[in-house]
Amino acid sequence: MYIVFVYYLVSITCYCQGEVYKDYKGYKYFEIGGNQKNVERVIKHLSKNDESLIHWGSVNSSQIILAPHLISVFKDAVAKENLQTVILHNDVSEIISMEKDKSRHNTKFSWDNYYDINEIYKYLNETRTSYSKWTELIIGGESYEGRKILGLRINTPYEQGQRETGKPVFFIEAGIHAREWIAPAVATYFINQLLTSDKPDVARLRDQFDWRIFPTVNPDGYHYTHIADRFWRKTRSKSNNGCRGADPNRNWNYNWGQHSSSDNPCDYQTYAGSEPFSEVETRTLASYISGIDNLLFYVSFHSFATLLLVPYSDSTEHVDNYDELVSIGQKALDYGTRVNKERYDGPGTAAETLYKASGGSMDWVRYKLNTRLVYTFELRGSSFHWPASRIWEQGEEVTQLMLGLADGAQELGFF
Ligand code: 0X9
Ligand code: ZN
Repeated sequence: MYIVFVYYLVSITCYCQGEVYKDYKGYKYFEIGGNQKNVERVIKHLSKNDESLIHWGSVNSSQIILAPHLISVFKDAVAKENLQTVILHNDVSEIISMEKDKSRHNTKFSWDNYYDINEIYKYLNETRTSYSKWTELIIGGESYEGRKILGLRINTPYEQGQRETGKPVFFIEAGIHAREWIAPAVATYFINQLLTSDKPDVARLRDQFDWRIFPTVNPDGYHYTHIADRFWRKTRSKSNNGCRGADPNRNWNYNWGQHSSSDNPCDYQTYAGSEPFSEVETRTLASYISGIDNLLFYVSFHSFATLLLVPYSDSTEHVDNYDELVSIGQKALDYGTRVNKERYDGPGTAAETLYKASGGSMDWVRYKLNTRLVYTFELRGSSFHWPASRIWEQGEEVTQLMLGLADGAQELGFF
């Protein structure tokens, strides 16, 4: 009887490398409607810095995941603030355990499954071996726990007669937020498309650029979402008071710490770090990016607002080539509808469509390197979840989005 009980306990909870996978049993997921100022007051009233309250929102919508013990006080607070709530999921643990059940390991890498960091890096290694004439492994930096920020460069040789001045560089950064699993998944899907697609426009896209694609620029955080906490967002560095991680998309050295940034190292979501570039991941990646000549596109993948963002994220003022960015972005979104019929929102600045946020990679690249074509895609999903069996849909959509960016830029004479 005792043995059966112990077996049962072990079978429902994954003990990986000493970590217990947090099950989020009984956590509820709500949409909150109404004035955003009132929403902020509710969040402040509950004042939680840990995973018992995970809140995010845009200028006109707000969502929250709440631990069971906070639900009655939350309900009282929203009633008092005259806010409406809709329950989107009654028990978040069901989504998480469904994802876990689906994950199969030691099988061939595919796009109907989410993989942990080692398997993604193995895929990059194997791809590099299979396409050795076109690809090379690139190291964009390193992580707190000693991992590499590994990426793949795809740079097909020029055909005879073509100019050899070097192609424009197209940089893709995915997975800066650990829990946004769809971002690394579509990054590898897109790599696979570039290398294997028999569609002439995708082959042309491959040949037009010197690609630098980094599927997981926050490898420690990403690994942690696989072994311990599905909703982890930050890096895994240790603060003086013992709390872990900083938000790597608040840690870049441009207007650091100003908006949507916390100075509390224990903040579960948006601690900006002890200083700009306190995180080894952002510091080393910034240095890698600074060394790229001919950088034309810098594109970052996040989830899950279904939105295309242009710089800056912490100001409603527009950059000098805003109109160009918007027209190229619109072409991308037009192409995206070929797959899904539905269109992303935007393009627009984060400050106007989502919320003001400082210290992000996109803003730093635009301001410090003056890279002209800089975008953030917020992919699709719900509570950072997207069914593994449907990764291919967003993979196809992203392929079209990238094609639209390239065609839009070419039409405007960027290359
Ligand atoms: O808050 C963020 O960092 C992004 N949204 S998310 O829900 N994926 O966390 C928005 C990023 C906007 N861009 C920059 N801040 N650069
Ligand atoms: Zn994100």
